[in-house]
Amino acid sequence: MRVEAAILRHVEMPLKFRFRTSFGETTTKSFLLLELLSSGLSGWGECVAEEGPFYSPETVGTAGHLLERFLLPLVVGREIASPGEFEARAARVRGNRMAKAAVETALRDLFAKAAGVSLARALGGTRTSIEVGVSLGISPTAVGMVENVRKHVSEGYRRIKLKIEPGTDVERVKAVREAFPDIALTVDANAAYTLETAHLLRALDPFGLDYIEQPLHHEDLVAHAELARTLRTPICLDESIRSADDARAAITLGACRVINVKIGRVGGHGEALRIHEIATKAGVPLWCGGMLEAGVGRAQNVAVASLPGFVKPGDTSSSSRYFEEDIVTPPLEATNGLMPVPTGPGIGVEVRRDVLDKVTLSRKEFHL
Ligand code: SMG
Ligand code: MG
Repeated sequence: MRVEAAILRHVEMPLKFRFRTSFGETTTKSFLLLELLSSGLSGWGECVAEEGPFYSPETVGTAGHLLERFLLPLVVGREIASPGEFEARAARVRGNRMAKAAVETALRDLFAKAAGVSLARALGGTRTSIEVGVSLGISPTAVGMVENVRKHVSEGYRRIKLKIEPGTDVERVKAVREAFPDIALTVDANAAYTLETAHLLRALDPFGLDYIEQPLHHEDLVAHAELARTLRTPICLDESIRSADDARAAITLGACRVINVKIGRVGGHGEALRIHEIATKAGVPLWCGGMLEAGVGRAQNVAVASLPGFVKPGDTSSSSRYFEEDIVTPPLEATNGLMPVPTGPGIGVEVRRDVLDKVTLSRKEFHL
């Protein structure tokens, strides 16, 4: 197919809640949205890079630069036979995976639409609905945390993940576990601990957590392997897994027993599929992470989470939790912790251009 043009938008949508993690606080969802046009079809990709380089080194600004200068020229005005061909052309660009994933996922949507199949099926997904949980930010008090958990448990979410940081961790987890002895519960440290503060993590062992997500520095697999030997609770890696090679290394070293897959963090669906293969062979369970995505990114996540190796509830909760009005229809909503996998062509949801125009801060078109 020939990609005739690309439209890159900078979009800003207010979030319905403050999301506090160990690295900062988010109140607004600011992101790049890419549309690729071919023969009357639009393929959509949402770039998950955030405003600041705190979760990952990439930002809205760096991704915009990479897309404009290095990545969009690899597809706009050119014949392309598959999304894999884009990956091959882009292989010489190091890192910048979130920027690459915006193009790769838009191509996946476009190719699936051209073939008249859902993206989920095009990727090899087998589920008709996926189990979802929620990720809850750090609240100022343990009581507030427990109330937030109560609300989401009553909405039927299949797993509750608490963001943690050193100092309030044990108190919060203890309060939540005492109030809800039976729920599937996890924590996410976003790399806020070191081997020196790891006793705080060992203190979480009695609370029956399903896993502790990304406790240590994102570049230190060896330290995670060392920590794993002193913890009963499994470690799940997020930030540390940027590629299939990282996944293989982490599994081989014993640095994790669970992997959080984020399409953006690993550079697209192609790399997510390769991680899926490695993890499935090794018996390592996967789940799909979240980056507070709007409708396009959420639909891209739901598609990958329909693969058989995604066996744990992910962070892809209902769109209405985040936004008053989403940019896609129908909005992606979970009922009793189950999110239906769209069956229409491509991502299976339509972009609402009227809503999108209202939240678009700027827009650039690229033609040959
Ligand atoms: O999409 O509900 C969501 C957020 C899920 O916790 C979440 N994401 O480390 O897993 C993670 C964080 C990264 C994003 S923080 C803005
Ligand atoms: Mg995480």
